[in-house]
Amino acid sequence: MFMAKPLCLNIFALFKGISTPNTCCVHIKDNVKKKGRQLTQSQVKNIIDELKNKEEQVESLAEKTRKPAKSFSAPIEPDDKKDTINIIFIGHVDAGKSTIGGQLLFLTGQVDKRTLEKYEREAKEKNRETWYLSWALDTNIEERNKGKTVECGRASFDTESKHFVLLDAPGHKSFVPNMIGGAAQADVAVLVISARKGEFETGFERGGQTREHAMLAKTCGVRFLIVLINKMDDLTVKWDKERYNEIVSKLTPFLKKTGFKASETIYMPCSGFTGLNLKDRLTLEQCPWYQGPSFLEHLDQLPSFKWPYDDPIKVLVSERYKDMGTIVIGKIESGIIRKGDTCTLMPNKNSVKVIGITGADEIEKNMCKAGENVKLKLSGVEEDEVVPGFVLCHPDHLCNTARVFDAQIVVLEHKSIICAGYKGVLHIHNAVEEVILVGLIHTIDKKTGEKSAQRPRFIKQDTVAVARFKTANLICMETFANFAPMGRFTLRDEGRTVAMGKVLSLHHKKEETESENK
Ligand SMILES: Nc1nc2c(ncn2[C@@H]2O[C@H](COP(=O)(O)OP(=O)(O)OP(=O)(O)O)[C@@H](O)[C@H]2O)c(=O)[nH]1
Ligand SMILES: [Mg+2]
Repeated sequence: MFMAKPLCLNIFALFKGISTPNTCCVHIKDNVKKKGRQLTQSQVKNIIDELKNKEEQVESLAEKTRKPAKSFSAPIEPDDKKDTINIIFIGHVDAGKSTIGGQLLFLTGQVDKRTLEKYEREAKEKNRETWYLSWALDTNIEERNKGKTVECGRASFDTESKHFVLLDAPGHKSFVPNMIGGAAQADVAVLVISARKGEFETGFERGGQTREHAMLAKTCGVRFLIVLINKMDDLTVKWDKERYNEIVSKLTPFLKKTGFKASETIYMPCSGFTGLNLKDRLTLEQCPWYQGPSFLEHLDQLPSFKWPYDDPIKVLVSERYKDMGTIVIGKIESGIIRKGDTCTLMPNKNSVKVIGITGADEIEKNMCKAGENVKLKLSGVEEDEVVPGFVLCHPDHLCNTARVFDAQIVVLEHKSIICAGYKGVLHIHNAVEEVILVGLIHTIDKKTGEKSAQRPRFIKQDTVAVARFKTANLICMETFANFAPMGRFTLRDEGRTVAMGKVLSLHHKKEETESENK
């Protein structure tokens, strides 16, 4: 009997594809148990030896047939029952993103009452008592002292049928690049709006970050948008239906224009501070005019995302550091990664081995699949040889790289004209690079979709155009049509988002030289 556990752990390889590891363990355990009642101890030992022998044969066969990296059509192991969805909280500074995040962690049992009470006491000592809920996500001293998120906070929680990785973006305009980094990893965005008198207006109408965050989230590939009209408990709001409707009616045309479909956008009122409408539905006494689902209820009902599990592995690297080896953090955009896989780190083509995998829940895993944010320990590369924006690929299916590319862009807020020679900062998945607009190719009429017959000399706000760009360094990118996560970008200049774009074609070395000579 004492042998049953170690045997179970390895022997299920024998039954792969026939039964799950668990049912297999039960099967072997029962077999040994049943037979053990009728057989002598030495016969039991023989059965165990026989099984061990088979196990060794399987191991040696596995070793012989081991490929440099997993076959990308490998079946998913059944250790992952729930869909993982990455959700980012965005919106103007002080809208209540971290407070809602902290409240959600409490309501879903990730943070206990005692910890919150401790935060409340400590926040009070710093004269920041209303900020205590945000401390679950604002974990560094600077963030707590100033009451402002700086780095994207990360946590996870579960609803009945889904696993959520929560990314809490900073709202302050100085930290927009950090927000973009977070949005590149997200599937769903929660746009938090403060309903407090004056705060909605500052965030939306007077150049606040509400618009910029929504546009960036869309460019980063976020599909579903949930607009949480927060601070409904505030004394200037008191769950007033008129105020809620006023905000919804002002946001709706803008969000539609940004590209969020009405069917994939939902508005709901809430109070992060009191927790109302986050977990339980509002009662008639609390709010007689909103009868819709609560926030968590809605999250649980989101459709499942179809991730390309069967495609070759692609992990978009967002961070790297050293911790007894090279650690990279990134999102798996396609395929499945397993411990022991050999991959190629692009664009430098380093051959690396995955020697450890940690999921977003900080639990070590043997494999993780598309849609998940992971921490990978790599051998074969030094930490300072990796840069955010690198992509971990299957050795036989490397991603594309380019310095010169054509893209369709739409110019957002920009006071002056843009023409050839314009320099900006390109944010494409996790890569941040200086870019120069080499030439304008044509403009596109927004209504008819028609191309201009002549090359424009300049473009300005609201123009849609196709242009050629060139970066100083080689970057990993794909056309938007081929692989959208690596083919959409934003162009920023002096701390403002100037344009959003999608890559139409990549120019490889030969053409690159030609276009440079033009
Ligand atoms: N009355 C009321 N106040 C709230 C609510 N949610 C947040 N606040 C307050 O708003 C302030 C800002 O909250 P945070 O959660 O730090 O806001 P944030 O959006 O994360 O801010 P940044 O990280 O700086 O962008 C704090 O004083 C909160 O107590 C709410 O539902 N009702
Ligand atoms: Mg915050």
